[in-house]
Amino acid sequence: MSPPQASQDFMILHHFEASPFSEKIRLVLGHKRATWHSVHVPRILPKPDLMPLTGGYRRTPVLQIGRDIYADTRLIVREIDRRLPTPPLVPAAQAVSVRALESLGDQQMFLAAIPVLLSADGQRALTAQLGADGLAAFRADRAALFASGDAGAPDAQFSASIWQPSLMALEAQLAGRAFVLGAAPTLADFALYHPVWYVRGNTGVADALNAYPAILAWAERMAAIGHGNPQPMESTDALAVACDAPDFEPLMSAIEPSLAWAAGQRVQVAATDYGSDPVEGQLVHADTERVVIEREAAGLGRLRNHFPRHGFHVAPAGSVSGHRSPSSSVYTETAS
Ligand SMILES: N[C@@H](CCC(=O)N[C@@H](CS)C(=O)NCC(=O)O)C(=O)O
Repeated sequence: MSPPQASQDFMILHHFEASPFSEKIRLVLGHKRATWHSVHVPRILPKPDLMPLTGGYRRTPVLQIGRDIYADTRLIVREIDRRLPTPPLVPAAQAVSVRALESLGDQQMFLAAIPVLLSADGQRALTAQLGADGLAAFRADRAALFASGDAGAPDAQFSASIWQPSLMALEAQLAGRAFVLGAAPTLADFALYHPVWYVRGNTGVADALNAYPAILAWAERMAAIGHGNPQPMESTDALAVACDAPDFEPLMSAIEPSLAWAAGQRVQVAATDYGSDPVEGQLVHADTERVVIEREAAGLGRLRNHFPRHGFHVAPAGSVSGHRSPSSSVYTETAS
């Protein structure tokens, strides 16, 4: 094992242990042999020490570097890759495959895994882990999460249409390959692995993966990558880091001229799929991959919030509430 890669950057990951998207990032940090700071956030709302940083964005994980806050693993991964380019996560010759497989893992397999976890067998294991009240609180929280945005909570039919066919395809893809696109892991591996990790971590449903020996062997290789060098940090210390940071991180460029917005415009940015609470601020940067807003955070001064363009909607401030009425969902129905 070589020593941790030196980094000038003070990366703080706000995450919780059982979060699949956090596991995606923890492993990317491990792959980069990064030293990073680890702040545990609550699994369900409220998140009183996170919200001042994110301006209302509630999803997990979040990356913080000083007074710059990065939402969504699609952007977090690219930010880590930009700062720690070796080994590369998106080899140029595989860029299209990586991008497509990232969406399969993050947008389809993750959502398809949820009804698997909430099946009768999965719920038994979750009850043993969280207690009946803990599970009820978790389900109510996630029902509210999926009440905004256009994805809706995934149901058993959606899950059946995605989960097994994707596992079968992944099993075939891994035949004779150590990783999804060849001998070395790429972002495709991290994005496809975290939903598998989620299901594998639930003793009620993990056995169903025994039908996929190549996936299990790959999962062992993925787990062996590890999490790099995490340094535990208190959430209040992360707030102090934001407050004390002398300046923002340098922006890569000005607003890309073909886009519809102007620097200084007040906008709100919200996820389109779920957890669509809008974050409001002044636009300071936008390009084809990311949008950055600046806002005043009570007690912390001015912060910058970075979002990926993919999966987020930018609109003039005050125009979108982000919410729709909760409806019946996999979180509110009884497992059969
Ligand atoms: N597209 C987001 C999805 C993140 C996501 O769905 N995370 C889950 C946890 S794994 C979440 O936010 N759950 C609600 C919460 O943590 O408040 C990303 O890539 O970061």
